[in-house]
Amino acid sequence: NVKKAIFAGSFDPITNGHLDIIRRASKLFGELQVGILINPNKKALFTLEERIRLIKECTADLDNVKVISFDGLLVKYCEQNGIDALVRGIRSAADVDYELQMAHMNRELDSSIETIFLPSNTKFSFISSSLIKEVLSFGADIQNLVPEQVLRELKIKMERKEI
Ligand code: COD
Repeated sequence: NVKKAIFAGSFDPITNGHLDIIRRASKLFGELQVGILINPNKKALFTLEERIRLIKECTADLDNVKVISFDGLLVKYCEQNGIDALVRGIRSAADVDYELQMAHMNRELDSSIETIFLPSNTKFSFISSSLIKEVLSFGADIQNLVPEQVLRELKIKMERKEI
């Protein structure tokens, strides 16, 4: 009985914090899907195709990691795809409030799916995709905070004045 989990998010773009959770969660489950949310109301910096490609490149060495995208309810996707658990990263007390609210709602919607919280790696606990984009737009050096491929593509977007 191979347990399947999903780590869902917007990943705009994927950071070293996300990647650390993916690596650790991939050791806990038989299969880990990284699920990219399609949110038509939110203007993303990276297109869905770019986000899928970047996450695939960064996780190419992890055999049991699959990158997918979905829209609609997360628990519905899980039900339809035989997924047992939702993996979430916790950076701070502020994350706990928000994450617990989502976990309770998801449990209300489907009581068979468990939410598993992993504490972030201490050295990545202050990283978020939005702060990365903000400090980069002011010229900060973020090379320790995102994977190499992401850094390269962020710089291209900077040069094109998209950030
Ligand atoms: N270190 C560790 N973990 C991190 C870090 C870091 N530096 N940064 C982010 N994370 C974790 C987050 O805590 C989160 O667990 C995950 O990475 C993804 O983060 P984001 O910010 O990319 O994505 P979110 O939190 O906006 O994703 C929200 C969902 C897409 C999961 C949610 O909106 C959803 O399920 N949407 C589908 C519709 C639905 O079912 N809604 C009902 C929800 S109750």
